[in-house]
Amino acid sequence: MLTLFHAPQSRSTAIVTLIEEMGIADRIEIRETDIPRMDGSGRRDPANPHPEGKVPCLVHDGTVLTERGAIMLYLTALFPEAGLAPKPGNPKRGEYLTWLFWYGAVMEPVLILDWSKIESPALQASLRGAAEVVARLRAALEKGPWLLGDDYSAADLLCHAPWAWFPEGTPDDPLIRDWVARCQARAASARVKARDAAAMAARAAA
Ligand SMILES: N[C@@H](CCC(=O)N[C@@H](CS)C(=O)NCC(=O)O)C(=O)O
Repeated sequence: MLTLFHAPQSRSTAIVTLIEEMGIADRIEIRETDIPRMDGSGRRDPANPHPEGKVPCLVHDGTVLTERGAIMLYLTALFPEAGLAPKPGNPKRGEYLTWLFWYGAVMEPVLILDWSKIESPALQASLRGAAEVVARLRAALEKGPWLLGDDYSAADLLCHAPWAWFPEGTPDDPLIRDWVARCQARAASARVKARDAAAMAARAAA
């Protein structure tokens, strides 16, 4: 049995969108949960098995998975016929894995440090900075229209996510902006956004 712990309008929205894109909503129970939010609302849900009470958290027959990249890799491997990832043997597979790991190890930390205005020679020497993140995405999108070329994949869903939530932080670069807009314009994204908004409105009214 597969269960996803999801808090509306949070990082787990990307996983719900993946599930929608893959057409596997009937294979996974999506359990709405609560998390502490930046505005002081919400609180940790003791029912959520994530070791830090965060989302997303996927439970598969008792095994707990965290981290969006790992969950995306897991689900796209479990349901390869859904077509959101190149299969093993496809020459694009290596690029796909690279994007998923690079996102968690480099891209998101760099963007958080950049938004927090934290700089240091050690960070530059290891993670590098926002300019390098943008350059790397740009190099792929110049070939585009998606990170892997012709086909949209979970890599696009993961890597565009920060700018789905903070559009004002999107780099002032038409290639990146158009790609974010293309990702956001997908029907699955619109459906999940509408559901998340309804869930948040129901919470506010409760
Ligand atoms: N690196 C994790 C980050 C997970 C994360 O920080 N989730 C936020 C939601 S936007 C959360 O659950 N925050 C609640 C908390 O910090 O307790 C991932 O990408 O899955």
